[in-house]
Amino acid sequence: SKTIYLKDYQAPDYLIDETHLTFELFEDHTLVHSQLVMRRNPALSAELPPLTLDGQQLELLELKLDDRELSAADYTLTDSHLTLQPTQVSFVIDSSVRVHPESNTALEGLYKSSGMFCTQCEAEGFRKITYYLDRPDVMSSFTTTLSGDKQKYPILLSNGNPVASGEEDDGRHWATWEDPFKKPAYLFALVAGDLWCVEDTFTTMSSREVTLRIYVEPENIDKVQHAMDSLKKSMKWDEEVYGREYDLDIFMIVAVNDFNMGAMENKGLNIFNSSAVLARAETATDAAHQRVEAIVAHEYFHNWSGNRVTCRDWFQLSLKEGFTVFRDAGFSADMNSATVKRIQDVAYLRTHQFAEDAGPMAHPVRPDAYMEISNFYTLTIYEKGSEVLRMIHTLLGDVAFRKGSDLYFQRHDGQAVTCDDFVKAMEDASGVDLTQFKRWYTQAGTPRLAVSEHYDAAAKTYTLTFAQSCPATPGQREGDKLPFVIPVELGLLDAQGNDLPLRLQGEAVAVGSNRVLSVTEAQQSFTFVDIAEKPLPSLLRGFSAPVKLSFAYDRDQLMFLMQHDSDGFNRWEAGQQLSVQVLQELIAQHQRGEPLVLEQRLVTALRTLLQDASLDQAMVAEMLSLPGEAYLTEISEVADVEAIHAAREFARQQLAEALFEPLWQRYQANREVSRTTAYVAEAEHFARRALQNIALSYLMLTGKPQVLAATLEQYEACDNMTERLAALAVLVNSPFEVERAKALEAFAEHFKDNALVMDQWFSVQAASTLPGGLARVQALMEHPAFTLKNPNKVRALIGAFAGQNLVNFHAADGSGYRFLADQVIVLNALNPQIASRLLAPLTRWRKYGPARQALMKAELERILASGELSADVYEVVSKSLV
Ligand code: HT7
Ligand code: ZN
Repeated sequence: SKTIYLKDYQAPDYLIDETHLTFELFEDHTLVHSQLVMRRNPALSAELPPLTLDGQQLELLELKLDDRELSAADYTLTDSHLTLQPTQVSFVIDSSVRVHPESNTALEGLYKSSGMFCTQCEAEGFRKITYYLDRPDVMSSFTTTLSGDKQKYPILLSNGNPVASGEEDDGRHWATWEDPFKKPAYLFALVAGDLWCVEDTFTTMSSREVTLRIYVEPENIDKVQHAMDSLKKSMKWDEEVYGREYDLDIFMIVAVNDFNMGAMENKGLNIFNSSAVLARAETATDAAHQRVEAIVAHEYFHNWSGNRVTCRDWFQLSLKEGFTVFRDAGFSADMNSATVKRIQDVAYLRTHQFAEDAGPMAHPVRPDAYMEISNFYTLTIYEKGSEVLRMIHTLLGDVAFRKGSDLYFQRHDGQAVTCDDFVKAMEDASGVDLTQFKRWYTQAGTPRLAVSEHYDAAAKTYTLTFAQSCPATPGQREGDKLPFVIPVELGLLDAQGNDLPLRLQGEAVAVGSNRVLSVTEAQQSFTFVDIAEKPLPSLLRGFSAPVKLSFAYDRDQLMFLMQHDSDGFNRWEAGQQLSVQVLQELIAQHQRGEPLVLEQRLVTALRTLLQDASLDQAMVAEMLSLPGEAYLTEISEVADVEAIHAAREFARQQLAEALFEPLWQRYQANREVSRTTAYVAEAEHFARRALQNIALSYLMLTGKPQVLAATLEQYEACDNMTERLAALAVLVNSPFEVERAKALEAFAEHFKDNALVMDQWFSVQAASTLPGGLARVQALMEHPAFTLKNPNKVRALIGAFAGQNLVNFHAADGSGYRFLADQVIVLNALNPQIASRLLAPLTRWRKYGPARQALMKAELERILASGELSADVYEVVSKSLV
């Protein structure tokens, strides 16, 4: 496989002004005719270099240049390119190719899912549809005609507006769509199938009426309303918060069952994984409802951040993805609890993105090189990219940030641009120099920020000293990395827990009691004056920068912050840090073979929370959740799988015993409300159920009969999947074998026809940390509802096992690793993108002791030697063995 470098970027030799496509869809093949109206790129010299079009897995049937039929002597054809020599500045290329969507299991290009035709072109799937300049800086207008059997495919869709349709004599029909907005090929889409839709309208800020349609398989038509509501909220929010109006007369979403990611923002025709559209109380959890809302918003927001203004090349991927994640996070924060959204995002980032940043695939937010771009749809591009924008927002403030985004959209509308162009717009609009800040785009790795304090009682000054560094990452030595700009939002608490007024040395007056310091040097001190007593600092409020901050808090200080910090995020953070300290102590006890003893201050802190009825229940639920095993692994020098599991389970057990009364009380009170209230997908109800369910999961650890009875009551009598699945998970992880088996069987029987619900049934079992996990997963692979061809199934069973069931996956005999490698080898041939994502846990071998390292590396070597590897799998395996 070849490496592509950012430094080699060159503007396209030729442009495509118009793209006219015709698809003839049949059961055993599809014919694609394309007419490309092209010209030499006027920005380049007048000479005419050879034209090289991308094309893969295409059977070329016919090729014309300006109506002249070309013979094999007129062009060169390889398995990835078609090269010919234009003779004029402007010309037209006609081609006809045959493709095979019916046997496309990679789900890239044109493929079939549950009997319908659909496409996935990002990043480089369009080249599997026709010969083209498949790169995001070639933007063209598209006209698309598709024809197919009318009975099998009554619905024929593509981007833009429908302009014509008709019937043929042989039972076939056709439709033509025109997209007035120029777009790169990765935003192309078509759909043909037997679909029903829910239709609604949205009136935009300039009073245009837009038709909204969500297409699904007929049996799912009752699960679409939540996505439609989310879409309308998103459209309104983007107008209000970013001034962005929708631009076509129609916006469509189509749900498909087989999809490699969550969804795709094709212009005017978003294609979604059905798991990211379908949601109703009986079949989707609260988390699934929130995920649907967030993904609908994310794809809709791409219409501006991605489609109207797109990426020049794939190194700029975070330009659209980081920005759009930042935008969808703002939306979700406004729709639900902002603090809870931030807590969840940070927990996810610190567990998974930090691990990526510390692993063999670590790369900057704007990478310099890749082999297979599909491997770069990463947590770094998306989540860290969003954090980078969040820091720009923090540094500029709301008003200047909005000015910058307005300028960016206005300046670059219709263009394919770079991350530099984005930052320039932010600088021009705000007057803030972001030169040094841009290191966040080019330097990989998670910066460490060590903070120390000095209080001078006589001078009444308090000094905080920050020392930043960033570990080495592939291709970047630690010593070569330059200091980042790290915005540190902070406050100083007095002995009563109040925020002190903050006046830095040299300032005439205090500037508020919560402020942002810009740490820009490797070592830097800030001195606050008029500080009458030694304060307690609340640092990095809201997690104002994606760094690993360390400050030597003792446990009493953390308990104090948990109760008094004016920043909700940092109240949670203090609880997490306290839990981490306590769990690390238990891990050490386990390693020394000592009896485990739980720090009673953690019990006290959580009791206080449980007894405070005035607190947001969602916050209480978050604060009751101990740091996960994956996070404890991430922060370990060498992860001790068994000790981490034993320590965390011991802590949960002890907390459950010690806090039985308040947990039982909160559980019963909340279950009573749930029992007597119809399901509502709104924040207050999410919060109640979250606390109810986490309480239940603790309570069951006591094994008390009244808890089993309550679990069974909830499982059987509830009206929604949130309560049902939580009760099922509790049973699955309990010692009550008979009840567990009965519930699992009843669940599968009741939901056997609902693929998305069965995914949850697989996941709950795959994640169960009871002994024998691998055997259970292997047995489930034989279940009739399981198939390796469906990415949701693979993620639900194999992904959940390797990602969430750490004790079983990391079994000391290496059986979990062998199993995963076996699946990766099979999937490599079926679906390379899924294979390469699935193998991520194996690449983290450096985190473990020598025995596990050897076993993991042996499996990576075995994959490498297994035969013809896709570029996707080859890149990840080879880089992780370096
Ligand atoms: N922009 C979309 C990316 C995407 C994708 C990438 C690679 C392979 C399959 C894919 N499906 C969708 C998703 C998004 O960020 O909105
Ligand atoms: Zn996106």
